[in-house]
Amino acid sequence: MTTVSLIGAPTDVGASVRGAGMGPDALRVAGIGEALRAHRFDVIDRGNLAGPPNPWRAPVNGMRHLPEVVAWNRSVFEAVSTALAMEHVPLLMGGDHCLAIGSISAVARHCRQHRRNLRVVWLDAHTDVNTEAISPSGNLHGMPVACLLGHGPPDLVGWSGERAALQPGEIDFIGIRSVDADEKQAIRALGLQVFDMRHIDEHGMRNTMTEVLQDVDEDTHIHVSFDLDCLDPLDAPGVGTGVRGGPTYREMQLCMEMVADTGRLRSLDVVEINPALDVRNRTAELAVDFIQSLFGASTLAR
Ligand code: 4U7
Ligand code: MN
Ligand code: MN
Ligand code: MN
Repeated sequence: MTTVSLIGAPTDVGASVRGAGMGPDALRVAGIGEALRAHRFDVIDRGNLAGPPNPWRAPVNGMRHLPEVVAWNRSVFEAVSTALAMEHVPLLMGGDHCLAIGSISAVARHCRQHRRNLRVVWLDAHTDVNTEAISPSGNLHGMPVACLLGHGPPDLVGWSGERAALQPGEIDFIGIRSVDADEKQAIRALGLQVFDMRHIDEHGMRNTMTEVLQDVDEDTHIHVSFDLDCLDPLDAPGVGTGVRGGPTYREMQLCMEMVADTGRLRSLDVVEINPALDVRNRTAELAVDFIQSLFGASTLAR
């Protein structure tokens, strides 16, 4: 039986809207553990990691709260590494999206050690590929992908053992509809594969996911990094940086189901839920819905 390790990282140090630190408990209250157990997974809730409080300071050298972001990501890196070493599926409950630096660095190191091919599926309204030199905000939750590709402050780069935890061809973005001006150039320079909302409008979610998953084989480790602002804010109001025009509920379900069908999901981030902005925990409940599908719940054959 597969064991899922729930890891809570209650912080919003990477964001400039407060509240994402309450995400882990919102997911627990929405029944994340029970939902996975109902689908025959062993679930171990590791509780919440500890880390520094949000100092609420202005950016320094283009980055807000760098020492605190480093500290939180170190804890995440250790916890995710421990879960992977036990052959568990780590499910990181954020917290803001800066935590993907620690999480995906641990996953990348694990994949290299075990000679698995890594595919990261980045579900987000944003590409999060800013660097401290081009970020309009200085918020590190807008920079994790750049750091993972080897572009960022030395303190947040190289944790996987290589300068770049990820190669551009190992990550696909889905649901994108907000990219900053200089970020667009970075995407082009890096040659990243971005399936933006225009692409989903024109080709549909089915063709999009077929393309994303085409080269997945039995040695592939799929990591999903699920930023809840990928969804339309009308469905998921509890996010700090919502952008209208996201995929529909059914489109997102299909995305999750097609990942589930590969049978290769091995790790997951669920980030950016902001209970302070939510309506009766709707966004956390929606996240639990989608996570169930991602783990294969809506496939009749199982
Ligand atoms: B999230 C932004 F300027 N691009 O860098 C930035 F629009 O993890 C938003 O995807 C980043 O929610 C959003 O601050 C980060 C902004
Ligand atoms: Mn994000
Ligand atoms: Mn986002
Ligand atoms: Mn956000």
